Amino acid sequence: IDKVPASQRGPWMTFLKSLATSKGDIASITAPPFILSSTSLTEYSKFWAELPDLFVAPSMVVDPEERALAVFRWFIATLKGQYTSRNEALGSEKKPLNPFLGEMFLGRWETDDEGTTMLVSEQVSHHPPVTAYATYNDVYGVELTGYNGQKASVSTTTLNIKQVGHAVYKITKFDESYYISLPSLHIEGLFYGAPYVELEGSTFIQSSSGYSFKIDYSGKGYFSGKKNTYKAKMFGPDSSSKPLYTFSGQWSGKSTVKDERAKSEKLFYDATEHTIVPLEIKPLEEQSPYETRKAWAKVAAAVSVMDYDTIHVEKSKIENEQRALRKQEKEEGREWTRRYFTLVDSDEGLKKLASGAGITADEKVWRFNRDDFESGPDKC
Ligand code: 0T9
Repeated sequence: IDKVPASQRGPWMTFLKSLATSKGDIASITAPPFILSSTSLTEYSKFWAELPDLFVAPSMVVDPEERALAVFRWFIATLKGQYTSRNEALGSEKKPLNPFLGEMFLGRWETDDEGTTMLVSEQVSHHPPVTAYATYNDVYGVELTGYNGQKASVSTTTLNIKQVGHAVYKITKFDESYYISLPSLHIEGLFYGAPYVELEGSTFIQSSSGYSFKIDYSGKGYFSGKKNTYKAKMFGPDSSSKPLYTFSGQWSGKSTVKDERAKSEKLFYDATEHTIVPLEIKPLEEQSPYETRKAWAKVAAAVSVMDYDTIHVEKSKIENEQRALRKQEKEEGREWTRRYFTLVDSDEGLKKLASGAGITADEKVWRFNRDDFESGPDKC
């Protein structure tokens, strides 16, 4: 427990004990202040497009095989932000704020070469937590929509997380879609008070063009002595079991691609050569009360000075308000109306893509209502 501030060692041990008996309901356990983050989970949707150049790049590639490679490069590039950015910025993984139903995180990236890339993220379920998101760039005609939730379980000192949901990346010009599944992960280092994420298992990317990827993840010591490693295979539309390309290396560092036909190997992606573009967010005064930063401002301020009492008081205010809303909805026999996403049946196209990747698509998926957002009051 060397990374735990001396004054919080007792509370940390209590936290670990509650975790062990929690059956994975992490949100309901109070954690000591040093491990709390002032960032809500609705913000995590931004990790998909913090490298706008790689996000739009596939739309400029005419050859379908090269295009699929560009999509895969962007995907690999997103992992560093998604899974290591808290560690890099804050020294360890932190417990995110648990979003309330209807919470939104909205922003845009403005870059010289790509123009505007929009982000709309909305908490569409509180218990279990589910975040839906859309991120799109009209200059290049690319769009990513998806949703995700987590199922947690505990085994002795590790926390295991299975992600529920998927993402779909679309390129308008080529009328092409990519179904992307999400990796399972576990939290290491909990005992020492220095938690970090390790990805595990496999994920899949299936393109409507027929190309597909299988990605295997591992932590330190399994494939190599290095952390954040992956191995992947790209298959052609003929669905032969022989891969066209194989990839290996670190997603947070360098990885290489081997052309299995030409037997040549070269650098595929080097995460250290790319810097993220920060998302632009409206100033607090202009945000709606449902926007993440506005709604959590007082809690976030208290977290940054580790003022536990204020954290507790301000969190309770939000929770009580939410309880009152749910009670009222129940009495009036209605449900909270999600703003920009609707739960719909999976369509045949999606089911086909998922099954191509060897996955059964969820019966219901969250669909982005782009027109409502574009014409609504929250457009930023
Ligand atoms: C979607 C991502 C997800 C969210 C986070 C498991 C986790 C909440 C979900 C899966 C993003 O696209 C990618 C990255 C990190 C994931 C988080 C890591 C984490 O620790 C939390 C959980 C809920 C905890 O906060 C565990 C308790 C804490 C003491 C450990 C720091």
